[in-house]
Amino acid sequence: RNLEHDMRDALADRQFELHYQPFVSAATGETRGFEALLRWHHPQRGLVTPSEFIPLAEETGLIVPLGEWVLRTACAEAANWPAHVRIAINLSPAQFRSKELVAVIVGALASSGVAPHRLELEVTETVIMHDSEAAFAVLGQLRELGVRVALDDFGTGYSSLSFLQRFPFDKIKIDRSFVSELSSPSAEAHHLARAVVRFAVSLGKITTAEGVETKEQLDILREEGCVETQGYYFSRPMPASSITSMLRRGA
Ligand code: G
Ligand code: G
Ligand code: MN
Ligand code: NA
Repeated sequence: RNLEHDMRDALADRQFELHYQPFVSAATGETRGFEALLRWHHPQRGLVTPSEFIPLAEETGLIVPLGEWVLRTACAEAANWPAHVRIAINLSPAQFRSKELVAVIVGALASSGVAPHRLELEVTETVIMHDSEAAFAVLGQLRELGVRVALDDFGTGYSSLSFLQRFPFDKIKIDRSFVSELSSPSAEAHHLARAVVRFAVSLGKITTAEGVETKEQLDILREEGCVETQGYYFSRPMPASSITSMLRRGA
Protein backbone atom coordinates (compact mmCIF):
# COMPACT_ATOMS: atom_id res chain seq x y z
CA ARG A 1 0.00 0.00 0.00
CA ASN A 2 1.21 3.44 -0.81
CA LEU A 3 0.68 6.90 0.61
CA GLU A 4 -2.03 7.68 -1.96
CA HIS A 5 -4.17 4.69 -0.88
CA ASP A 6 -3.58 5.51 2.75
CA MET A 7 -4.64 9.11 2.19
CA ARG A 8 -7.99 8.01 0.76
CA ASP A 9 -8.76 6.08 3.96
CA ALA A 10 -7.32 8.72 6.25
CA LEU A 11 -10.17 11.16 5.83
CA ALA A 12 -12.80 8.54 6.72
CA ASP A 13 -10.61 7.24 9.57
CA ARG A 14 -10.21 10.71 11.06
CA GLN A 15 -6.41 10.62 10.87
CA PHE A 16 -6.17 14.29 9.92
CA GLU A 17 -6.00 16.99 12.53
CA LEU A 18 -5.72 20.76 12.36
CA HIS A 19 -3.24 22.68 14.42
CA TYR A 20 -3.55 26.43 14.76
CA GLN A 21 -0.84 29.07 14.90
CA PRO A 22 -1.68 32.61 16.07
CA PHE A 23 -0.86 35.76 14.14
CA VAL A 24 -0.57 38.77 16.38
CA SER A 25 -0.56 42.53 16.13
CA ALA A 26 3.04 43.74 15.67
CA ALA A 27 2.25 46.82 17.76
CA THR A 28 0.44 45.26 20.72
CA GLY A 29 1.04 41.50 20.54
CA GLU A 30 -2.72 40.96 20.66
CA THR A 31 -3.95 37.84 18.86
CA ARG A 32 -5.73 38.75 15.62
CA GLY A 33 -6.36 35.25 14.39
CA PHE A 34 -5.06 31.73 13.84
CA GLU A 35 -3.82 29.93 10.73
CA ALA A 36 -5.07 26.35 10.39
CA LEU A 37 -2.29 23.89 9.52
CA LEU A 38 -2.98 20.28 8.56
CA ARG A 39 -1.38 17.33 10.34
CA TRP A 40 -1.70 13.68 9.35
CA HIS A 41 -1.29 11.05 12.04
CA HIS A 42 -0.48 8.03 9.90
CA PRO A 43 -1.08 4.73 11.74
CA GLN A 44 2.33 3.29 10.71
CA ARG A 45 4.46 6.23 9.57
CA GLY A 46 3.58 8.53 12.43
CA LEU A 47 3.25 12.23 11.77
CA VAL A 48 3.33 13.05 8.04
CA THR A 49 3.84 16.74 7.24
CA PRO A 50 1.80 18.68 4.67
CA SER A 51 4.80 19.17 2.38
CA GLU A 52 4.83 15.35 1.96
CA PHE A 53 1.14 14.80 1.30
CA ILE A 54 -0.34 18.06 -0.05
CA PRO A 55 1.41 17.69 -3.45
CA LEU A 56 0.09 14.12 -3.70
CA ALA A 57 -3.39 15.23 -2.67
CA GLU A 58 -3.20 17.87 -5.40
CA GLU A 59 -2.20 15.34 -8.08
CA THR A 60 -4.89 12.84 -7.15
CA GLY A 61 -7.67 15.37 -6.66
CA LEU A 62 -8.11 14.31 -3.05
CA ILE A 63 -7.29 17.88 -2.08
CA VAL A 64 -10.88 18.84 -2.91
CA PRO A 65 -12.63 16.70 -0.26
CA LEU A 66 -9.69 17.17 2.11
CA GLY A 67 -9.82 20.93 1.62
CA GLU A 68 -13.55 20.90 2.27
CA TRP A 69 -12.93 19.03 5.52
CA VAL A 70 -10.31 21.66 6.49
CA LEU A 71 -12.69 24.55 5.75
CA ARG A 72 -15.58 23.01 7.66
CA THR A 73 -13.48 21.90 10.63
CA ALA A 74 -11.58 25.19 10.99
CA CYS A 75 -14.76 27.30 10.71
CA ALA A 76 -16.56 25.08 13.25
CA GLU A 77 -13.60 25.56 15.63
CA ALA A 78 -13.43 29.33 15.06
CA ALA A 79 -17.11 29.58 15.99
CA ASN A 80 -15.95 28.93 19.60
CA TRP A 81 -13.55 31.88 19.62
CA PRO A 82 -14.27 35.55 20.38
CA ALA A 83 -15.83 37.28 17.36
CA HIS A 84 -12.81 39.52 16.65
CA VAL A 85 -10.49 36.50 16.23
CA ARG A 86 -10.05 35.45 12.59
CA ILE A 87 -9.40 32.08 11.00
CA ALA A 88 -6.90 31.74 8.12
CA ILE A 89 -6.98 28.74 5.82
CA ASN A 90 -4.51 27.70 3.10
CA LEU A 91 -5.93 26.93 -0.34
CA SER A 92 -3.85 25.00 -2.84
CA PRO A 93 -4.05 25.66 -6.60
CA ALA A 94 -6.28 22.63 -7.35
CA GLN A 95 -8.76 23.75 -4.72
CA PHE A 96 -8.73 27.22 -6.14
CA ARG A 97 -9.52 25.86 -9.62
CA SER A 98 -12.32 23.64 -8.30
CA LYS A 99 -15.78 24.67 -9.51
CA GLU A 100 -17.20 23.98 -6.05
CA LEU A 101 -14.87 26.27 -4.12
CA VAL A 102 -17.26 29.16 -3.60
CA ALA A 103 -20.16 26.85 -2.66
CA VAL A 104 -17.93 24.96 -0.20
CA ILE A 105 -16.91 28.21 1.47
CA VAL A 106 -20.50 29.46 1.65
CA GLY A 107 -21.47 26.09 3.18
CA ALA A 108 -18.68 26.15 5.79
CA LEU A 109 -19.61 29.69 6.83
CA ALA A 110 -23.33 28.92 7.00
CA SER A 111 -23.04 25.70 8.98
CA SER A 112 -20.55 27.19 11.47
CA GLY A 113 -22.22 30.58 11.78
CA VAL A 114 -18.81 32.28 11.36
CA ALA A 115 -19.14 35.78 9.84
CA PRO A 116 -17.46 36.00 6.40
CA HIS A 117 -15.14 38.84 7.44
CA ARG A 118 -13.52 36.50 9.98
CA LEU A 119 -12.35 34.10 7.26
CA GLU A 120 -9.05 34.63 5.45
CA LEU A 121 -7.98 32.44 2.55
CA GLU A 122 -4.25 32.11 1.85
CA VAL A 123 -3.18 31.52 -1.72
CA THR A 124 0.24 31.53 -3.36
CA GLU A 125 1.25 33.21 -6.59
CA THR A 126 1.01 29.87 -8.44
CA VAL A 127 -2.74 30.19 -8.12
CA ILE A 128 -2.84 33.36 -10.20
CA MET A 129 0.04 32.66 -12.56
CA HIS A 130 -1.52 30.02 -14.81
CA ASP A 131 -4.92 31.43 -15.65
CA SER A 132 -4.92 34.93 -14.30
CA GLU A 133 -8.28 35.93 -15.81
CA ALA A 134 -10.08 33.01 -14.14
CA ALA A 135 -8.17 33.58 -10.90
CA PHE A 136 -9.09 37.24 -10.93
CA ALA A 137 -12.78 36.30 -11.26
CA VAL A 138 -12.63 33.79 -8.38
CA LEU A 139 -10.81 36.27 -6.12
CA GLY A 140 -13.55 38.79 -6.92
CA GLN A 141 -16.29 36.29 -6.02
CA LEU A 142 -14.57 35.47 -2.73
CA ARG A 143 -14.20 39.10 -1.79
CA GLU A 144 -17.87 39.69 -2.69
CA LEU A 145 -18.74 37.08 -0.07
CA GLY A 146 -16.90 39.32 2.38
CA VAL A 147 -13.99 36.95 3.06
CA ARG A 148 -10.41 38.19 2.94
CA VAL A 149 -7.80 36.88 0.56
CA ALA A 150 -4.12 36.78 1.52
CA LEU A 151 -1.12 36.28 -0.75
CA ASP A 152 1.04 33.65 0.98
CA ASP A 153 4.84 33.19 0.73
CA PHE A 154 5.37 36.69 -0.67
CA GLY A 155 8.80 37.21 -2.22
CA THR A 156 9.32 33.63 -3.37
CA GLY A 157 7.36 33.77 -6.64
CA TYR A 158 8.13 35.08 -10.07
CA SER A 159 5.30 37.50 -10.79
CA SER A 160 6.14 41.04 -11.72
CA LEU A 161 5.47 43.61 -9.06
CA SER A 162 2.89 45.44 -11.18
CA PHE A 163 1.08 42.13 -11.77
CA LEU A 164 0.87 41.54 -8.03
CA GLN A 165 -0.37 45.04 -7.45
CA ARG A 166 -3.31 44.47 -9.81
CA PHE A 167 -4.62 41.48 -7.87
CA PRO A 168 -7.28 42.15 -5.26
CA PHE A 169 -5.51 40.81 -2.17
CA ASP A 170 -6.38 42.09 1.28
CA LYS A 171 -3.22 40.87 2.92
CA ILE A 172 0.35 39.96 2.06
CA LYS A 173 2.24 37.33 4.03
CA ILE A 174 6.00 37.87 3.79
CA ASP A 175 7.76 34.55 3.41
CA ARG A 176 9.75 33.38 6.41
CA SER A 177 12.95 33.03 4.37
CA PHE A 178 13.16 36.86 4.31
CA VAL A 179 12.19 37.25 7.94
CA SER A 180 15.03 34.95 9.00
CA GLU A 181 17.49 37.01 6.92
CA LEU A 182 16.57 40.13 8.88
CA SER A 183 18.95 38.87 11.56
CA SER A 184 21.54 37.70 9.04
CA PRO A 185 25.18 38.62 9.75
CA SER A 186 25.51 39.35 6.03
CA ALA A 187 24.72 43.02 5.39
CA GLU A 188 23.64 42.20 1.85
CA ALA A 189 21.15 39.53 2.93
CA HIS A 190 19.84 41.81 5.64
CA HIS A 191 19.31 44.70 3.23
CA LEU A 192 17.57 42.51 0.65
CA ALA A 193 15.21 41.14 3.31
CA ARG A 194 14.44 44.62 4.55
CA ALA A 195 13.73 45.76 0.99
CA VAL A 196 11.24 42.89 0.52
CA VAL A 197 9.47 43.87 3.76
CA ARG A 198 9.45 47.51 2.75
CA PHE A 199 8.06 46.71 -0.67
CA ALA A 200 5.27 44.54 0.80
CA VAL A 201 4.33 47.33 3.22
CA SER A 202 4.34 49.88 0.39
CA LEU A 203 1.63 47.94 -1.48
CA GLY A 204 -0.78 49.34 1.10
CA LYS A 205 -2.32 46.06 2.26
CA ILE A 206 -2.20 44.41 5.65
CA THR A 207 1.23 42.80 5.92
CA THR A 208 1.98 39.71 7.98
CA ALA A 209 5.54 38.54 8.57
CA GLU A 210 5.85 34.78 8.88
CA GLY A 211 8.43 32.77 10.77
CA VAL A 212 9.32 35.42 13.34
CA GLU A 213 11.65 33.72 15.81
CA THR A 214 13.46 36.56 17.59
CA LYS A 215 12.81 39.89 19.27
CA GLU A 216 15.35 41.47 16.92
CA GLN A 217 13.28 40.41 13.88
CA LEU A 218 10.10 41.66 15.52
CA ASP A 219 11.64 45.08 16.26
CA ILE A 220 12.76 45.54 12.64
CA LEU A 221 9.36 44.46 11.30
CA ARG A 222 7.57 46.89 13.57
CA GLU A 223 9.96 49.66 12.55
CA GLU A 224 9.20 48.93 8.87
CA GLY A 225 5.46 49.18 9.48
CA CYS A 226 4.52 45.53 9.32
CA VAL A 227 1.02 45.08 10.81
CA GLU A 228 1.03 41.45 11.92
CA THR A 229 3.60 38.87 12.88
CA GLN A 230 3.51 35.12 13.22
CA GLY A 231 6.11 32.59 14.25
CA TYR A 232 7.72 30.49 16.95
CA TYR A 233 8.67 33.66 18.88
CA PHE A 234 4.96 33.93 19.77
CA SER A 235 3.71 30.39 19.46
CA ARG A 236 4.11 27.13 17.61
CA PRO A 237 1.04 25.69 15.89
CA MET A 238 -1.11 24.02 18.57
CA PRO A 239 -4.15 21.79 18.81
CA ALA A 240 -7.61 23.35 19.05
CA SER A 241 -7.96 22.53 22.75
CA SER A 242 -4.89 24.67 23.60
CA ILE A 243 -6.37 27.70 21.86
CA THR A 244 -9.54 27.75 23.87
CA SER A 245 -7.51 27.74 27.09
CA MET A 246 -5.09 30.35 25.70
CA LEU A 247 -7.97 32.67 24.77
CA ARG A 248 -9.58 32.08 28.17
CA ARG A 249 -6.35 33.26 29.79
CA GLY A 250 -6.91 36.49 27.87
CA ALA A 251 -4.00 36.30 25.42
O1 G B 1 2.59 23.27 8.88
P1 G B 1 3.72 23.18 7.88
O2 G B 1 4.85 24.10 8.07
O3 G B 1 4.27 21.80 7.80
O4 G B 1 3.03 23.51 6.46
C1 G B 1 3.74 23.32 5.29
C2 G B 1 2.96 23.79 4.10
O5 G B 1 1.71 23.11 3.98
C3 G B 1 2.65 25.28 4.14
O6 G B 1 3.09 25.83 2.93
C4 G B 1 1.16 25.34 4.22
O7 G B 1 0.67 26.41 3.44
C5 G B 1 0.69 24.00 3.68
N1 G B 1 -0.55 23.62 4.36
C6 G B 1 -0.73 23.43 5.69
N2 G B 1 -2.02 23.15 5.96
C7 G B 1 -2.69 23.17 4.76
C8 G B 1 -4.06 22.99 4.37
O8 G B 1 -4.97 22.78 5.18
N3 G B 1 -4.34 23.07 3.03
C9 G B 1 -3.40 23.36 2.10
N4 G B 1 -3.77 23.41 0.83
N5 G B 1 -2.10 23.55 2.44
C10 G B 1 -1.74 23.46 3.75
O1 G C 1 3.56 28.33 3.64
P1 G C 1 2.88 28.56 4.95
O2 G C 1 3.15 29.93 5.42
O3 G C 1 1.44 28.27 4.99
O4 G C 1 3.62 27.64 5.98
C1 G C 1 3.47 27.71 7.33
C2 G C 1 4.53 26.80 7.90
O5 G C 1 5.55 27.54 8.58
C3 G C 1 3.96 25.81 8.88
O6 G C 1 4.46 24.56 8.54
C4 G C 1 4.55 26.22 10.21
O7 G C 1 4.75 25.11 11.05
C5 G C 1 5.85 26.90 9.81
N1 G C 1 6.29 27.92 10.76
C6 G C 1 5.49 28.76 11.44
N2 G C 1 6.21 29.59 12.24
C7 G C 1 7.51 29.27 12.04
C8 G C 1 8.74 29.79 12.58
O8 G C 1 8.79 30.72 13.39
N3 G C 1 9.88 29.21 12.13
C9 G C 1 9.88 28.19 11.23
N4 G C 1 11.05 27.66 10.88
N5 G C 1 8.74 27.69 10.70
C10 G C 1 7.56 28.22 11.10
MN1 MN D 1 0.07 29.99 4.98
NA1 NA E 1 4.09 31.04 3.84
